[in-house]
Amino acid sequence: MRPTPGPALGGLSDPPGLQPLTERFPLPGTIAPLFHPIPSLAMDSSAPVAAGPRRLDTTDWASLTLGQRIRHLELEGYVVLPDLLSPEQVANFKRQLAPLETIPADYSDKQRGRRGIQWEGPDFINLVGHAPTIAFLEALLGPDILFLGGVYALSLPGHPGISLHTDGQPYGSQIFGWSGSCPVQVRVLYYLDDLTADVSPFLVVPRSHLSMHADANPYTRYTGHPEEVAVPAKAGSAVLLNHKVFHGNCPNVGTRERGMLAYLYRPAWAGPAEEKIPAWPADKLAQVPPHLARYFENPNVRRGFDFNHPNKPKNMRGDAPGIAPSRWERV
Ligand SMILES: O=C(O)CCC(=O)C(=O)O
Ligand SMILES: [Fe+2]
Repeated sequence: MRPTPGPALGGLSDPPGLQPLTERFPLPGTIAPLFHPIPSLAMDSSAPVAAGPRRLDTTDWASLTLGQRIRHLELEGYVVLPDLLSPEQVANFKRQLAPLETIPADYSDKQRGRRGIQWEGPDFINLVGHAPTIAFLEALLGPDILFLGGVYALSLPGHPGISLHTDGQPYGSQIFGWSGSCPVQVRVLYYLDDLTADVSPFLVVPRSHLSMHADANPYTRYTGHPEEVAVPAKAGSAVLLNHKVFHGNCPNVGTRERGMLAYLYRPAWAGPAEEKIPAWPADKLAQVPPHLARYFENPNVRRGFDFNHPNKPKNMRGDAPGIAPSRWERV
């Protein structure tokens, strides 16, 4: 039986929810109920519990309004934008990526990556300014947006899964560098293959980015979480995530590879804790088409930052749609 979703916020009905993953996820399991259902996500509370995620997100992403998408990303920590890339674009990217060398992760040679993927030719650099993605990012973050880098990730059959982590830390870290200290970041994960339950669906602990508890210390990683959710997606769709949400991906226990292009953005005000993000190499910057130059500004810029700003600065505004509760009602 599906529990009734909790009260809607902001006059919006709750997005459709989650179903048991285990019958599709080929891991042995036992039968147990979920004890702490998340009220606004509909789900099957009689789901059998396996070694993998207990719940599969079956939200009908195409049905969400702009406001509901913003809400899902802000409140749950992630959202899927379906069909951002056409099948032709996906095939084109896969064809160009196939001959490129990738480097294995430090924990498995089945998880491989290549940094600076935006420099691999016109299609990769143009993806930085991909119109439907930018339209959503501008609605979410405002118009002044910087690009922080692109990565290609390849999860081969046998990939053990990415442990639950956040995509940054407020004082920087070796893994994410100083760009990880930018206080607002959105990573756009374009999937080039279908993410099914057996082929490394995205994994997330919804709302973990909102926690003030020490368990949300972003210098912590987790093997898993009882309330983690697996998010399948079609090739050509993208997961957008708040960098503070705990997330990862599931093992690839299928027979197909799973390719992904991850492009990272931030609003121009939200610069790093220390101005130590390496500058874009001059020879690479010279390749950036003029209409994309604004995304490649100095990655350390903190537009609007003034340590000494007074209590009543000049030119204060009396309205700001970006912080209005009604932003979740946008259509
Ligand atoms: O592969 C995924 O779906 C998640 C990857 C991830 O954690 C990241 O790119 O930061
Ligand atoms: Fe991540």
